[in-house]
Amino acid sequence: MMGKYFKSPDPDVKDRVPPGQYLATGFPVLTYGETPQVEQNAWTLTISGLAEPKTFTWQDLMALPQSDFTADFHCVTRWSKLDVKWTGVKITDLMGAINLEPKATHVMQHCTGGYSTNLSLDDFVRDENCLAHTLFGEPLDAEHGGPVRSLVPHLYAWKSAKWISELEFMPADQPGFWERNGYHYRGEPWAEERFS
Ligand SMILES: Nc1nc2c(c(=O)[nH]1)N[C@H]1C(S)=C(S)[C@@H](COP(=O)(O)O)O[C@H]1N2
Ligand SMILES: [Mo]
Repeated sequence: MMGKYFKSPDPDVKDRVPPGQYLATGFPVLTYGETPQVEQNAWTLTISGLAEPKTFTWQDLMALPQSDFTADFHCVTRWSKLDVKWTGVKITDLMGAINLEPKATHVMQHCTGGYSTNLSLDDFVRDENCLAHTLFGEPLDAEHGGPVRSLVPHLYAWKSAKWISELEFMPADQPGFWERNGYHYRGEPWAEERFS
């Protein structure tokens, strides 16, 4: 893992790097399959399942409060990147515009291209989570999930859904793409919840 692209953390940041992780020098791209090209004006987010059906457009997203985030990013393939800077809409602000049914306990994030990943609402509805459209001050590029991806920094990065297109609220936990293929249902990096 060492060499040009990865390094062991310096002592001053060591306590921010979860067990078994190395620091990436750049920002690697991790995508299963093709990178979909979604135009800003064609992007929509559909709300389905145990919530009042609704579709957010790019304009709807822009009309919600915009926030800045600085977060560490941990991929289960053992690279981490510290202090990534994003701009987007807090999930707590988004949820204020969604009418959830009380029976909802989990959410499946669906993406253009077929990827999906599940979260409990406790893990989804947090102050540090967002729908991000800007990375280090630039529009989020397609490789990193642009125009819009989710960001769930307290869990492994496979939970941060690129090209997010639908939130399906559910009455129980269900596995998404990687979770069906052996990854942990939750994926907490400090507990090394890599596989189930
Ligand atoms: N739609 C979609 N979202 C995805 C993935 C993917 O393949 N498709 N890969 C996940 C994984 S495993 C990681 S580590 C992060 C990587 O994000 P990055 O490519 O911006 O570094 O995106 C996650 N979200
Ligand atoms: Mo990953």
